Amino acid sequence: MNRIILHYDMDCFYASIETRDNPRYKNHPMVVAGGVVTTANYEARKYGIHSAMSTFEAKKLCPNLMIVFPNKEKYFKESQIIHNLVLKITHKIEFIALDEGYIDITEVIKKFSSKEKFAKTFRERIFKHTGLTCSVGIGVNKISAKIASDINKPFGQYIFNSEEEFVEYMKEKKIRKLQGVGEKFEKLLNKDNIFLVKDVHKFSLKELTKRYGKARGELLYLYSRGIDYSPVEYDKPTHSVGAENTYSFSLNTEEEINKKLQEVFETAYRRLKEKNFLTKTISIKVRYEDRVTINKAKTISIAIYDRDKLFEYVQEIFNEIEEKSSIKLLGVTFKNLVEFSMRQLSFKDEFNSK
Ligand code: TTP
Ligand code: MG
Repeated sequence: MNRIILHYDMDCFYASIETRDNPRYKNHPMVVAGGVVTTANYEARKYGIHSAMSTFEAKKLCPNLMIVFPNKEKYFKESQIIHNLVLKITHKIEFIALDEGYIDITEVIKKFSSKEKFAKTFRERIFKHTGLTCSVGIGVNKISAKIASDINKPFGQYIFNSEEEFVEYMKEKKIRKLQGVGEKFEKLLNKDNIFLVKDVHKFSLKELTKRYGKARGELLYLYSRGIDYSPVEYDKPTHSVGAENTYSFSLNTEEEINKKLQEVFETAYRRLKEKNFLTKTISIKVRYEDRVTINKAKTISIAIYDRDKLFEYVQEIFNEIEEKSSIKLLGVTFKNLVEFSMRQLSFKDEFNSK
């Protein structure tokens, strides 16, 4: 069955929140940054300032740049508000970051006169309730929706009605634009004279998998043709709680990795506690410089909420991962959640008193 998938992505998310709360940043080049820039507003981007650049370098490019220290808790709360708003439309949503998500709108779109109208209503609704703008893409699957949401940023929208429309749009674009093609893979492809998306079309699936391995070969073959069957995994958010961090510099030493792993664990754990959950499944996500991502999980038989025990599991799972360098993202997620009821509390107390 043909699907209709929407992808939304908030516009310069952290910077928009700070500007909404402090209008003196409006129309002025501004970044949200500690030592490195997490995001730059559109005025600052005109100077060539972008995420992951050092604040020092950004200031050199634009001496009167305003710098706001990140307040991650605030951005997380804002993200929850947005999630709840979107959940009022349908529950078929996969939130993939604080500021973006995929929605399967195949059914709900039927109540609207057109995809254009739906996308516009969606953007206006988020703006009305949060004072923040987002961009929307509608496609026939996740990859086309994600590319679409980036086309008319900020506060814009774009629609692909078929795989063919997507292929037509993508064919002259750089191969790097395809999801899953990172810096390293791009270099490798360039060496083989593959620069644009259309250059992949010359090769058969067999040739591509032979050259670049099964996963990467299939990815090139399918995505360049606008084919993506992956579902919107909408059960995920309500069944899990966690946190993840992207780093502007790769983590390489054991010491820095441990520190960051503990940090992200603490955030995930706090969220687990805030929601009053116990967990049975502890899952870790690691993404490397070349965007290869590993997920590893452990499921235990009895749900627990003990901080130290959970962190022990996190470390145990992480130790099983072979590659421990060039890390760009770490995430910890708890799944298989069980609500922490009073009955369990008293049971635990009873247990302890004996
Ligand atoms: P993005 O959606 O990548 O960027 P953005 O929302 O700031 O801008 P755009 O309008 O282009 O979508 O990231 C969302 C938020 O995640 C961003 O506001 C800040 C944070 N972030 C980091 O902390 N570090 C990073 O390296 C990146 C890319 C984002
Ligand atoms: Mg964004």
